[in-house]
Amino acid sequence: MMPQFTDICRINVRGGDGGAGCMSFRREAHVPKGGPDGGDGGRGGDVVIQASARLSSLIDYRYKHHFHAERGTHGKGARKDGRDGEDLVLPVPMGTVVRELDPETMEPLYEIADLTHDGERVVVAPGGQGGLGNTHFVTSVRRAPAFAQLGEPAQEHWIELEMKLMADAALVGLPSVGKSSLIARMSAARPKIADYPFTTLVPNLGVVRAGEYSYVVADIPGLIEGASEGKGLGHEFLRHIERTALIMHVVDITGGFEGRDPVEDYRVINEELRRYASELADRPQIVVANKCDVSGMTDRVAELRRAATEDGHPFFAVSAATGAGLNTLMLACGEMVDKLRSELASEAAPVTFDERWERRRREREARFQVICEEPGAYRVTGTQVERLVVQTDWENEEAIIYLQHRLARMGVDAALEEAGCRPGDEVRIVGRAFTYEGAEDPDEI
Ligand SMILES: Nc1nc2c(ncn2[C@@H]2O[C@H](COP(=O)(O)OP(=O)(O)OP(=O)(O)O)[C@@H](O)[C@H]2O)c(=O)[nH]1
Ligand SMILES: [Mg+2]
Repeated sequence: MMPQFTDICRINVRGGDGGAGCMSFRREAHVPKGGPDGGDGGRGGDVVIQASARLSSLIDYRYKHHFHAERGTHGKGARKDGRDGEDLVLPVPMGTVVRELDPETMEPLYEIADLTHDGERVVVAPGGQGGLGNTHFVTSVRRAPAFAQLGEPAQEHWIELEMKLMADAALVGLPSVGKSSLIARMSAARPKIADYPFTTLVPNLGVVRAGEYSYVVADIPGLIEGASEGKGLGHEFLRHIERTALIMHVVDITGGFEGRDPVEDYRVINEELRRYASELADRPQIVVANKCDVSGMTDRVAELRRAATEDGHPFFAVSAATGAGLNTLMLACGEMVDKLRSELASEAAPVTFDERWERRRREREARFQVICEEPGAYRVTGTQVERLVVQTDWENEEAIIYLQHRLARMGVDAALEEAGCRPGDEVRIVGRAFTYEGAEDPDEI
């Protein structure tokens, strides 16, 4: 992407700590020791980043850099659970990319999310899990568990927010129809133009000024038949169109070297858009017949105009080469973009949780890694594994045995064996070290 119009800031986020689970036994008048009744600790609140159509910059994060969500409270006796901490929601403009940073180097590690829709949100710093109270650890052989889980301390993260300029309109069409030539004519953008397909490899953005209007147009790589299934370069870029309000569908009226039929080309692209996302087919679209400077095109222009009009799309015949028809096109686009923008702003924003970002986060958390740090000493790293360890009360033998069972069930023992760990070796997880006693049979736990 063109880093031309970006706004970047780095902030430190931390979820709320989880409350501790309670270890307690029921007290009744004539019963010496009742059953366990320790309540669970509350979950810490999450720090959430949420896209909002109301914001247009990241200025709010320029001066304040630290954001903490509320902690969960501790569980109590008589099965009283602690209260969950409130989430802290940080609004950002639509088109904000969120990245995890390496806390040492402050270099981006990976993309957490690309928030493109109003209301779309992602958790960037999950609150700590509340610890489970001792009622959870009752088994047939452990009637009176004398331990409870600690609350999980929340992790702090550095994240980067990058606001990408969102295009109002996207130039879409087969390769070589003249998309880049058009953006070069309409704006100050200077993309590469050439007579071979896939000249454009990354989207270019240009600011178009026409009359009282000013809007951003994206020139994306050419789409081909099958783009919706990943053919050509299209798929990646169809994602960019997802968030542009207006599609400028460019058709080469000459049919190019292969002598294609422009109406056929027009249908192919619309079919790809529909296949990629049915709502793209309903997106406002204008049809632009380009290369109308070439002689003998009158009939073809009329045919394409008819096809576009039947579909309810405004139609323009232009030439990027001579500039003919471009002023009319630019003004009409400006008017449409303006109208679409005010429609968008008046729509009530539903809060959506894009499952995709959540799923990605859970997958990242479940992963763990075993490395041999020195002969006979292995370190296990991974969010979930580390979480279990920090929630363990190391003063309590029973709690440690419980932890060992959980790790075995997660496959940590198997991974340790595979890495060469043998009974008697040291296993390190966060700040703790213990002796490996050999794999437990997960079926027996
Ligand atoms: N005659 C004529 N040729 C044009 C016109 N517009 C573009 N061309 C030519 O068409 C070819 C392709 O132009 P590009 O602007 O690179 O096409 P594109 O759609 O961006 O192509 P990709 O980036 O490969 O998808 C170039 O040789 C241009 O000079 C036009 O209005 N008239
Ligand atoms: Mg191009």
